[in-house]
Amino acid sequence: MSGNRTFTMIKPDAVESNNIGNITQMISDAGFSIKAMKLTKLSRVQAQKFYAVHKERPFYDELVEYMTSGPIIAAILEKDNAVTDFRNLIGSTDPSEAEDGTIRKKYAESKGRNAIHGSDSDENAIIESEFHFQPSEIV
Ligand code: DAT
Ligand code: MG
Repeated sequence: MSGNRTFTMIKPDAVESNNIGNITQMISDAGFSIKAMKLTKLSRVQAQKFYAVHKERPFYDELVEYMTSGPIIAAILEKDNAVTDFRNLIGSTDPSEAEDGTIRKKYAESKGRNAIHGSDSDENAIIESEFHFQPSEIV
């Protein structure tokens, strides 16, 4: 059975371009409710750990650099079928391939600077949520 929570980050490019409100509105309009949310800044060690699965990839250093370049919004979202529905809402990793009406199509600058993160499985949604939030921070 699919879970009902996912984890997201509004990434530094989208915070920098003043799109926190627009993106949060799209998330709400798509039927997600917010269970936790904060403005924060990732340390280098946090970003390296969060993206450790990509550490052998050529873009890893650039990714860590970018994710630590400015503040982000971290959030836990709830909806039936949350992981899959949220991946559909954010669109393809590369905004030039993202479908119309998706968050990345509207707000992402490039494949590297792509506005938003969404967990790719129920298991990772839990791991990523626990990475960023204490149980007492979740409503
Ligand atoms: P997604 O964020 O869609 O789950 P991913 O897990 O494959 O994509 O990669 C994580 C992030 O790494 C992605 O959001 C942006 C960056 N990235 C991925 N592939 C890249 C590439 N070919 N060049 C530059 N950055 C890339
Ligand atoms: Mg991913």
